[in-house]
Amino acid sequence: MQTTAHAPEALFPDSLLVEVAWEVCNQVGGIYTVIRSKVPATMPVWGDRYCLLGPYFPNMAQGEFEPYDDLEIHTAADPFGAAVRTMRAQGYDVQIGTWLVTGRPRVVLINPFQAYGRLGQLKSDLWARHGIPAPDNDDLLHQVIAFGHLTTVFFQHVAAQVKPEQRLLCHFHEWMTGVAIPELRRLQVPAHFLFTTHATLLGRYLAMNDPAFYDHLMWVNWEAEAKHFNIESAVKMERAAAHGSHVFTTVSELTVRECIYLLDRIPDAVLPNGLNIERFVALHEFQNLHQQYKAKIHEFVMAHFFQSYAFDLDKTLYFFTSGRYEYHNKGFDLTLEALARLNHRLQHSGLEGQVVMFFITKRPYTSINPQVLERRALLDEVHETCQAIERQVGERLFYAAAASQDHKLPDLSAMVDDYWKLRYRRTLQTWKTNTLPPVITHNLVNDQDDDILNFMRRANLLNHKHDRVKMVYHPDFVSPASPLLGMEYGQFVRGCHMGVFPSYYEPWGYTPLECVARGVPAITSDLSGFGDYALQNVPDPESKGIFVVHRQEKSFDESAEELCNMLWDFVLLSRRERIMQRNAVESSAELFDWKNLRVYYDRAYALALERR
Ligand code: GDU
Repeated sequence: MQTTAHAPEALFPDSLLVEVAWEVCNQVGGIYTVIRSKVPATMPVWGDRYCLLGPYFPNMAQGEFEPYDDLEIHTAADPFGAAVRTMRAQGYDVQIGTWLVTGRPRVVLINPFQAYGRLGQLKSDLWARHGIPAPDNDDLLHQVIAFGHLTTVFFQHVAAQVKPEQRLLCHFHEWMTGVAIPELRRLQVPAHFLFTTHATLLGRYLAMNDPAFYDHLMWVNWEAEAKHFNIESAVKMERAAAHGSHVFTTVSELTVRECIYLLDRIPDAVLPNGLNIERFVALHEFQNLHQQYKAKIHEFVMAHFFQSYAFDLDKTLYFFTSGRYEYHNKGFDLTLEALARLNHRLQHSGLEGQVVMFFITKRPYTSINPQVLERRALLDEVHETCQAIERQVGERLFYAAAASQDHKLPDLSAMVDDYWKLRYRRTLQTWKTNTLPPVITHNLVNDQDDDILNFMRRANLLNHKHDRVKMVYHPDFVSPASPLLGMEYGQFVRGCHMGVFPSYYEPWGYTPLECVARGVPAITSDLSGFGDYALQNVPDPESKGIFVVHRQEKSFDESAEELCNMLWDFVLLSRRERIMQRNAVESSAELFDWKNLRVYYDRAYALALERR
């Protein structure tokens, strides 16, 4: 694997780099993770010569953006600060400050709404100069167009400040910021432009709607399809950015194919996504964290299931999948099919133990299911009663032991007051129920049309006592504020045994990588950028806990069987083997550290600096 990092200070000492992304200080989806996690590897190389640029949305930026004070703005000697000063003098609303994330980079944020008064003119220029139409009723497009214009103004000012011996690199992520590229080229702003698309817009729509997307990719009429899905403007912006940039890149070999057929430009480079991997000094540390967070998941599982029936938590494995609700693209359909088969196999195997499978995604819901909340509250009451009895017995036993003449253990039951005995009985009476544990934790807005629920109903995977694969569909992201799984997502991942992400369409796919970074084995697919990268760059990925389901040129049934076999093999592992596997996973995480993967960006920057 060719990932040798350069000596930081040797890189492009005469250049300035601005990365532009819609998700700078504005978390919407996956790009936020890319940009934010890369900062600690970028800052040592670029330092003061680096700046991030994004749209200013005060509610989103609040809490992660610290503006410079007037003196700092006034005295900033770099071209970015100078450009901000000039724009402010011209009456623009432009913020400059620090992004409060690891690495603390400089950021410039521009409020797109200030250009709304000129939208009509901007849209007509976009059409006349670059052939990009813009409808009247799309607010995101309006924000994008306004921000694109303001970005152009900003770069004109930065370029004017750049010293003759300096070079300016402008790196745009996604079509939402890339829309500025054609105009910057038209104006011949002296800079080197890179554009990275993290997926193609049309590709995502087509994959969601065409089960044979990869077979049909070569024959797609992009313009007709863009009109069909009503995304013509955005697709044209994406194409204009791809064609207008000096260097065009994407995130995986899989998206390269999309770029060729849907954007008509072969990418100059592939920039795989990494993470900022923080490793513990002591190896056992992350294993301890697994225990700690697994205990929290145990609490949820006891509350959720034990009211109906109990099982041995020591013989229970926690699997999960997570991500945006794209039933087919994220491979939820394949996962469910494989789980149904696993359930059947386990039931006929004579093996002990069970699997609890979590689906963590986002769906519109009205409330948490009151039944699920009640189960949690009742278990808390059982817990409190047990603790009260424990305290009472503890104190009385201590007294009895100190006063003991015969050294025999006294009758502990006699040490409990009748009040607590009765309360214990009553609590347990209300605790037990004959209803099945719900498969979903929330009340969905449209319960009847939900694909996950409909599969569970059809396959009778409804948490019967005899089911060996139990289901918990949690249609909201995990959060410490939640009364159900009150923890960070990262903690939840650590507490689980395995992540399952056999995507059909996945430009990169952070979720399995996030598992690996936390020492949790993960299943991915050869149709995900990460899985494809692992197959090509990681020697013997399975030994490192990265399992790749083959979906290219395979039927749904074949892939489901392969996935079921992977889950089955995992279930057969002993605890000791799982611990050893987690160690291997954790030690391979470094392969995906930005410190190693940044080299792909460095090469793209070198190429862009060669092109004018
Ligand atoms: N997540 C949470 N909380 C949860 C569950 C998930 O924060 O409870 C986060 C995960 O940490 C993860 C993200 O949600 O970072 C989902 O990641 P995906 O890669 O599945 O996200 P998207 O589909 O939104 O991402 C898109 C592409 C990916 C990848 C990514 C970054 O679909 O393939 O390229 O952009 O470029």
